Amino acid sequence: MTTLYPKGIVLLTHAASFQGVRHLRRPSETAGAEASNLEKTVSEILSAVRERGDAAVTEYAQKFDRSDLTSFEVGPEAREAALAELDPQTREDTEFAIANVRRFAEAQLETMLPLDVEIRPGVHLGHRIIPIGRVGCYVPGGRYPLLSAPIMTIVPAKVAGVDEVIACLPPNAHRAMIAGCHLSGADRIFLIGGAQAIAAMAYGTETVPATDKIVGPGNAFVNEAKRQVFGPVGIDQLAGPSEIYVVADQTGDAEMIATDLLAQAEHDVKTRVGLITTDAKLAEAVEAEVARQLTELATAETAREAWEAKGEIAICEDTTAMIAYSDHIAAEHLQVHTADPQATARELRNYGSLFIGEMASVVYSDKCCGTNHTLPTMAAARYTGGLWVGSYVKTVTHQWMDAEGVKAVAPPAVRQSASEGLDGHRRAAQLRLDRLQAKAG
Ligand code: HSO
Ligand code: ZN
Repeated sequence: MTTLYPKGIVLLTHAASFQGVRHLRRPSETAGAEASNLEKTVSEILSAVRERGDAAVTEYAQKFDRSDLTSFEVGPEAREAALAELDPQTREDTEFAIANVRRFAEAQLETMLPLDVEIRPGVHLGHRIIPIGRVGCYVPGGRYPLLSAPIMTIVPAKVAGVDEVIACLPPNAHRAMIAGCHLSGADRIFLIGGAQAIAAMAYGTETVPATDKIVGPGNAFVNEAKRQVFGPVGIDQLAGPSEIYVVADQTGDAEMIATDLLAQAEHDVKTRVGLITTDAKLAEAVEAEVARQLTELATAETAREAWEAKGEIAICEDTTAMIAYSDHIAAEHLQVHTADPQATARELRNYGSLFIGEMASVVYSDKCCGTNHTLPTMAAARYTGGLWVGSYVKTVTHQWMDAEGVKAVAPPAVRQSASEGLDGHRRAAQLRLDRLQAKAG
């Protein structure tokens, strides 16, 4: 049985009962008229940039960003100027974050190994890990300049061995963001924002080269543009508002949990935050603590709206229900505050990134500990992880065969092709057998 309490408290009495509240809390995408307007506007921007290149980009920059830039590229001097403006501590902190993200990406890349295996005599199969040629990283402007944003998309691309990494950021983005793109190793930086940036990186313009894959989060226009250009160009994922959930038992620290929930709630009124706990007392304490902290948080206006609209506290009968509900939510960030967090972690399946134990706050990954903060939202963690060095390479297969291998695979291929009516296939499969026979005879 599921009881829905006021103030968003859900009582889950057994593992399956959360099915009853599914519709309440699954994230909703933009729908109806709003969605179709967005689709239309973005499709117009994409066509204009595709057809008219830089001229269209300039017009949209004037219209949306009130920018009169006609040359978008940030050249060597402007890069140096942005760097010179960065105060020494910010530069040191940025370099600290870059070093950690790089080290982790390098270690992850080492796990991606080429493969060659003889799966039966004479049939050799394998794969190679090949970097993508050119990648476009979108760096959002946003309400707050997230200094770590360029690091998360650009650094792993460089580690992967991408030939050319392009960064696009809105013309009015904080100057420190340009320095961030530069320090992260972007080969070319362009001051182009929104859907027009995605169009430029997808189709190419006179100044922006077309890329093979576009990554990075952005606003609704950017997201919609990425969705529409997908196919001829690769995309990483469609990023929704940030999410944080905490799974906690009676050992949870209410102040710490409330602080971490509000740390993400301040991003946007659409941020989804929640506590999933086996302890009703902790649930109450966290709710009280959130209310208390909202009176002192400088960004309380946004955080309160997010908490009131999307905040959730789920009280579960037992650990099994807690884990099942957490897997159902599939949160972007999931913190584990239980007596044995490593054991709880082993039980969990769906999350973008897992923060095991109360010392590992989401905010460390947001900024600088080295894991990537570009993560799946809107329950996409059911089927994917976040951006990582593997997002910038392709695992592509190859094969070779000797006579013994051909003698094994050709006859079934001939028969299959014949029964499908694919005579060309049949002939190609048969030809190698004929040649081998001719050689032998
Ligand atoms: N939580 C955001 C990333 C971020 N927050 C960076 C602050 N700085 C998305 O995962
Ligand atoms: Zn954050």
